[in-house]
Amino acid sequence: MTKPDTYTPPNVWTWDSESGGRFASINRPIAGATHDKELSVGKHPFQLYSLATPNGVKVTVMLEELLEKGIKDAEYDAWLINIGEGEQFGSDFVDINPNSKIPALMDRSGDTPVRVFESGAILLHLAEKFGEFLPSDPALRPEMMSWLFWQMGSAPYLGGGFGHFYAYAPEKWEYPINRFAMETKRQLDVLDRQLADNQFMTGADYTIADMAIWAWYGQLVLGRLYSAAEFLDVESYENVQRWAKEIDARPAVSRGRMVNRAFGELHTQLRERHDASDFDTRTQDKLEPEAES
Ligand SMILES: N[C@@H](CCC(=O)N[C@@H](CS)C(=O)NCC(=O)O)C(=O)O
Repeated sequence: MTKPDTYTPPNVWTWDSESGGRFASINRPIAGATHDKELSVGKHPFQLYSLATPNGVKVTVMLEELLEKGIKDAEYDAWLINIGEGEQFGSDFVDINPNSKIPALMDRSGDTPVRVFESGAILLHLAEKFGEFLPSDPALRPEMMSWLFWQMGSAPYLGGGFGHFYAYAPEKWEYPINRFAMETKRQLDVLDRQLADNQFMTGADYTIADMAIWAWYGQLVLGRLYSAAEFLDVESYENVQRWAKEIDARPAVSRGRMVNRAFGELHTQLRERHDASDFDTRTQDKLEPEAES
């Protein structure tokens, strides 16, 4: 194995060096707002402040799935939070999510607006509120919760571990890439075994656990994360592939992937969503046709 330069940690860590890497300029060792910034509020019951990363996509897929079922009370405005520009540290955003990470939701459907942060909590809040995308057999609720929380606990190894060191770190270091590739492949095998006997994560019903896991592991095996499909041999997880493709074909999933997207081809980017018609009229290719040509 190649050896990186040895680093001897000081007795007390201090924030005095530029770490490098793709997110170096926005990472800080302290919480709280860096600047005053008012957030816009639209007319719908749900106000989402987000970006179409896997954690963001979980929630836009859920909202689009609810609307697909004809649940009008799930209408939402989705506002773009550009985390590369540090917008997660604006004062109004931090009031909704003290952890300064997308996605963050304000539920304004009742007398008193309530904030919900953490993508898993948002999925659960919406699922319980509308009684949808939970297992039809109540006995399977603990199984669904287990997989939902499995995703919340596991994905940081995929994103913050594997993805960071494989795709974003300033150099390729063998030790962390090995460590997190091994763990990511182990997690894919966990899913592959579960999906060998189950159409969806908890059986025959498509639930919020599938939405949460698909946003990360489904998109990983479909080759959409970190340009790592070949490296991780994602084709070999045949049951995960079958499940990922089935979910990918859902219209609500296609729409959910577009909302708050500020990267990729212009026709796939619906940076803000305020109405169902926005998918036809307000994608970025329509808003800036000169950039398309
Ligand atoms: N556990 C959180 C994680 C959210 C998260 O890590 N969001 C990332 C984008 S995927 C973010 O906002 N990063 C900005 C930052 O770290 O400053 C959740 O699931 O909601």
